[in-house]
Amino acid sequence: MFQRILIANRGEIALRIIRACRELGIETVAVFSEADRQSDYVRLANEAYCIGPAQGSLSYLQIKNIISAAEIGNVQAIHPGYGFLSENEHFADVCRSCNITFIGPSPEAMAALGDKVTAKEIAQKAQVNLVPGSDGLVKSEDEGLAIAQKIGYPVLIKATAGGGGKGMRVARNDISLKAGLKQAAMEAEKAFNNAGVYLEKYIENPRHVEVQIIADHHGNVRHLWERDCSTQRRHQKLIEESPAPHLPLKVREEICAAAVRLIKTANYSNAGTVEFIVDQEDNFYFIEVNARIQVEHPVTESVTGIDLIQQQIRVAAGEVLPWSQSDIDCRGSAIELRINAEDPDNDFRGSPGKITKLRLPGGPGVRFDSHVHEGYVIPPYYDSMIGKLIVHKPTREQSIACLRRCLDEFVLEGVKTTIPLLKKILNNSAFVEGRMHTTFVEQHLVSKERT
Ligand code: MV4
Repeated sequence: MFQRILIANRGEIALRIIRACRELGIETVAVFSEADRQSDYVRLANEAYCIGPAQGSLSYLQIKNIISAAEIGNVQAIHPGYGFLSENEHFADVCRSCNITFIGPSPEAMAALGDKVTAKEIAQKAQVNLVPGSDGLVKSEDEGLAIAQKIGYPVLIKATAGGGGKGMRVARNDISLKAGLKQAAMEAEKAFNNAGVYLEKYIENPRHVEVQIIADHHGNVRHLWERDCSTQRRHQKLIEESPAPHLPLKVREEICAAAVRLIKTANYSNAGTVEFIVDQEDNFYFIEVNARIQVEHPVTESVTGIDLIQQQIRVAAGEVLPWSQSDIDCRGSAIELRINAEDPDNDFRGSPGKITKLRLPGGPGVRFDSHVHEGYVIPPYYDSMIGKLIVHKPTREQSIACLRRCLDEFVLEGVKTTIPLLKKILNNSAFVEGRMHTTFVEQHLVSKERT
């Protein structure tokens, strides 16, 4: 096992990883920007190094600064958390050259899955269901028109280097497809330095269901069941839960088995998430793989009782996964709310500043993953997440009742937050009945100035 790990991240996930390490008897090295010097995670690590100015591009994204801290701190491994360098294959490759274990998949697996067209080829090889669409990249306007003719409108244009909804556009006829292909390729070239685009049949109002996977270095792959992440706004998830409501056990077993086949075929190790969209008839289609630990991992930890961060570290150190698939149960209902410092009256823009008053909810089955405290100043440079409120109860009904009670107890003053929106969603009939899809928040709960 490792003696010392560097955490190449900040905020709640840095704290989460430090806590996992301490319980495993592993020392930690933190890195921080000038804006995060006073953060709790810096104090709780065994050692900490400043890696640059506040902007992420000058600190948490600076590979050379992080590797320098890793060398000086004498660590054997780096945990990247989520965001920042977590899915950067070059960073994973540099770690390998420096003889530092990157706690995540290999650069090869990351590169293969990071390119969405290649990921779909792997899925096809693993006999995982794909949305009907182009066979690889669309090379010309005529080819695009012929594919749309075959699969029927509406179609969705996606960038092969995109993901998470970046660079997507819907086309509902030949004219908008021709214009869309040109614009999408131009935007993708600018944003990702890769103009490649592909086409898919556009599935209207799908659910977003993702499967948590963990794989060791000995060929063992296990799933930790699924999460429904349909409750989102502009590709920002608001609420995640497990199990996915109204998905029959047979379909859940099939989607999880499909994810395991894909991950085995990709030669993938460590934790990952296989993302699907699910239509009204419970047909599921592979979308992409997230090659990192995700923000919403605590939902899965709650229903399975497995500490995912500790397991990531164990498999990275070469340990064998300790369970067979039938050992991993999905027990009860877990739901996570993301509490962000955002102003709903100002187009959900970030609302940084000082938290002048903070009183946290508690009680049985309540978990709050956060790095903030009363007096904490939320810097304007990073994402706006304040924390994640996770509850675990025997039934979904009880989880929702508990979340409502927690939000009524929650006192947070000084910055605007998503708490009022979350309260509205918890009282929305589509959510309460578990009949959410990826557009219901935008359709029913917030005005939609932009698409
Ligand atoms: C889709 C889709 C409908 N049809 N693909 C958006 C994020 C990216 N990971 C995939 N996304 C979608 N792909 C087809 N063929 C609808 C979405 C989508 C979506 C997916 C998951 C979560 C939220 C979403 C919000 C809007 C659209």
